Amino acid sequence: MKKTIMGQGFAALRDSEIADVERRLFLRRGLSFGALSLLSGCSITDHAGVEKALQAISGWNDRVQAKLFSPTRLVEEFPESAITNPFPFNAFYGEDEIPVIDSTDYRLELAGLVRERKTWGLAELYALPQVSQITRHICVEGWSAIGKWSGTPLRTFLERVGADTSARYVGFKCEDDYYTSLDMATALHPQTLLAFRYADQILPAKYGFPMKLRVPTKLGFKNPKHIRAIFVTNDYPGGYWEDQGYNWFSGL
Ligand SMILES: Nc1nc2c(c(=O)[nH]1)N[C@H]1C(S)=C(S)[C@@H](COP(=O)(O)O)O[C@H]1N2
Ligand SMILES: [Mo]
Repeated sequence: MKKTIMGQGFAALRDSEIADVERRLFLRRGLSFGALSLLSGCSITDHAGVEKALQAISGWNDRVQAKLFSPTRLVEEFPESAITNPFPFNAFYGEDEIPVIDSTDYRLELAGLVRERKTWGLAELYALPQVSQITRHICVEGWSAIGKWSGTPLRTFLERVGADTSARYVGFKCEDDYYTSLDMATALHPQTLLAFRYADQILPAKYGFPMKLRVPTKLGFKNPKHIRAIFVTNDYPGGYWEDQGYNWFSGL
């Protein structure tokens, strides 16, 4: 069963709903919807105008958040005793639909602004320098949990393959058709890991075998599991939830 998000699209806003959107925007961002429509030059009675205005403020929000993000500030790390057991599973489908990936056939693909685009097998990936982190994962659905992931810093990997680290985005495509993308500053952050292990074991299927991106400076949905391809680009790649209205930056 696919999940949908509440209020997506703002397709058929009634007056009371417009008032509600206005109140939420006012509370969250300190801007009234009327002020917003003036800024964006759209009428709030026109649905396309509402969409455009919301996209404009979301883009504005992403840019401001990206400016506030510190490329060196570290998020909190925890002792082993703080680990949440069992760690929750989450995806846009249930546990019965977790992708089954064969470790011998698996090849990680690279695309876009990358000098060395050869594919990588698991043995080569496991031979990269490895570090561990115990950090908190926060999901927009209202839960958080502490876990231990190990792998290679994404920065190390991007440098190894000759990625253009002056490009704007790093995108991820997953085996289950999930996809997401990061701003380059977050991709290069020292705690952003290409993770191959959970709790010192090969990453279990439900947590993203053979590889997930662990990004503790972002919300859970920006931590792609079952990564099949990584690409570097200057063209905004969006993401599975981002394209349905979740804020793209979603940083902590
Ligand atoms: N490939 C893939 N990655 C994904 C998702 C997904 O559905 N597919 N869901 C995201 C969301 S919303 C969350 S909260 C985390 C959950 O990771 P976990 O199962 O390890 O707790 O994975 C993220 N990465
Ligand atoms: Mo999530």
